[in-house]
Amino acid sequence: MTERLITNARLEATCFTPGQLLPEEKDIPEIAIAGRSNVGKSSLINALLGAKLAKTGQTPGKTRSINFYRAETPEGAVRFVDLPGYGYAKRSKDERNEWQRLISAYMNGRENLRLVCHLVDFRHGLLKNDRELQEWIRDCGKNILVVFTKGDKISRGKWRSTREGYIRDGMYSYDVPVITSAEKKEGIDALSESLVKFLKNYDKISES
Ligand SMILES: Nc1nc2c(ncn2[C@@H]2O[C@H](COP(=O)(O)OP(=O)(O)OP(=O)(O)O)[C@@H](O)[C@H]2O)c(=O)[nH]1
Ligand SMILES: [Mg+2]
Repeated sequence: MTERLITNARLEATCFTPGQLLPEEKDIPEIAIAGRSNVGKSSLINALLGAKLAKTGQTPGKTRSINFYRAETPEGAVRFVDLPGYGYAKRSKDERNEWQRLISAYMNGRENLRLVCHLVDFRHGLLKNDRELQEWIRDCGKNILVVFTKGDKISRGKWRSTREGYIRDGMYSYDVPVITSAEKKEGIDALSESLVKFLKNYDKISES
């Protein structure tokens, strides 16, 4: 087993309203995890952190709050931010507005937010509301990395061609999307490595 790059994870806060959001902390970069309901955001956070800190569930709409997790990496402390999922049809209009309000309150002007990992179900690729989310993240001036989830649902022999097809269809992602399976713990080390490298290079870029 390779040594873990992300260690000492803990839940810092669970926030249901804009007023509850944690203020930014100096020198603590943030990586947000966004995507449709049920795509596997909380499961991926647990896999990355190596601890069952986030609640996961079979019914979409499990996470309704913004959850902050603090962890250590070779590049220093980092915050992972688990965002509530979108695109869950059974939500009322009021709930959807609430979601928009909470996410906007977090994203707008969030200087320490370095990267949004946009999780996409590997079986489906980017759907209409995924494309809308990408536009909106871009409007906020944030970097996007697409991360495919539930890779175990597609046979290994089809991974490359499936990913190539999605890339051809078009998407924003600063690097080649990583294919993961939180269930089978596949692609997790590769993603951790890529995130830590991103943080390292980001600091270099902003210093120069
Ligand atoms: N087969 C498979 N199932 C997964 C994987 N990751 C998550 N799941 C399942 O997908 C369902 C949703 O997972 P969550 O992690 O709760 O999804 P989420 O995106 O946080 O969902 P919301 O909080 O509702 O937005 C659960 O039943 C998980 O067990 C995976 O890599 N492979
Ligand atoms: Mg969740």
